[in-house]
Amino acid sequence: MKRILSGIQPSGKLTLGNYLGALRNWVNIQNEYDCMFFVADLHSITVTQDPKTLNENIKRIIMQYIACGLDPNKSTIFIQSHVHEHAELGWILNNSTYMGELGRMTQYKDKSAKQQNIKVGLFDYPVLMAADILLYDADYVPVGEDQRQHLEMTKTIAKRFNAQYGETFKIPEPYILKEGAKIMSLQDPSKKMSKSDSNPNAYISLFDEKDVIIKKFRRAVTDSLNTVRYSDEQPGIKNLINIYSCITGKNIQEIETEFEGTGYGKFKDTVADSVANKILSIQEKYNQLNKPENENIIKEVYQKGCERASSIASNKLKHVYKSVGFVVD
Ligand code: AQP
Repeated sequence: MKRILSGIQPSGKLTLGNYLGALRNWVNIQNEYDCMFFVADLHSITVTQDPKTLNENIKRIIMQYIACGLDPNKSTIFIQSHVHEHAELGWILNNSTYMGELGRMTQYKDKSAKQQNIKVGLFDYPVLMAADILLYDADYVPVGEDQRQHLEMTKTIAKRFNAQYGETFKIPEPYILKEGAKIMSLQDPSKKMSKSDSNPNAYISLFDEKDVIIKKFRRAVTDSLNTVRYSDEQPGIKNLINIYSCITGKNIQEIETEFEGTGYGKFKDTVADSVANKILSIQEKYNQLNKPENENIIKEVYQKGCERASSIASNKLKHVYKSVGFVVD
């Protein structure tokens, strides 16, 4: 089986963007691939996190993975920091990466522009991501448009290392999702929906209650044309159509026809309703898991995941250390 690897940062509460852009698709691919899904806690501290909230978010995400349909018997689910080889390989790969390359990464430029004191970790983020992927000889990495540049960086680092030290890493390829969608902010449709957005009206959290979801969609920024049409001139409406299409499986034309002649109010409420139904069903499963008597079951999931991930990662790191010339035995 070909191997797929992906993760989500516990930098907040998962959003509809994380669900439609990542999780929903992971559920579909777990039958066809050897899937490894982790919680990217090491990555999340490249931006300041409150320790108590971070701790809660990590556990929440594990439960949300399962509530969204990931099956721990099919997929390897683990916490990144539990496999120390990620950080160790990251260090090695720092020495196959140039400062100039990292400085050109769009995510770094965007995130650092919002901060005064920029941390080395934020700059170095793509190298740790390369370590995450190369450690497991992943064949494919599901990446949204936003992460494509980082995956290219991973390939560059892997090829450079292989050229210097001999064939060590498999070169990963992007996995193009059949139902990929980039979900945009409800308040600024030119920006991606992000869990760390300072304006909670910009995103739908997988923990939002039905009335909150409806309010957020009603407040979604649209335009004054009042026609439900899929066009670049109407980015807010386009985003809502994408969301509705992802949730219901209806195609764009069907949706345009469904809402022909109706105003934005009815359209927004219908989209909100469909999203709320989906999110409430995830919350129901989450609430069943999130009980004190289930704590051990969840722990078992990530411990078992860590065991499998560690066994692959430790072999790979040993190989890398040997290639570099370190003494390994
Ligand atoms: N808006 C989105 N639309 C589609 N896919 C999305 N993803 C995130 N936002 C959207 C996908 O979710 C996966 C993991 O994301 P992440 O949390 O590790 O990092 P991120 O992409 O930076 O997500 P956020 O929510 O924007 O996090 P913060 O706010 O912390 O930076 C990826 O597969 C991503 O494509």
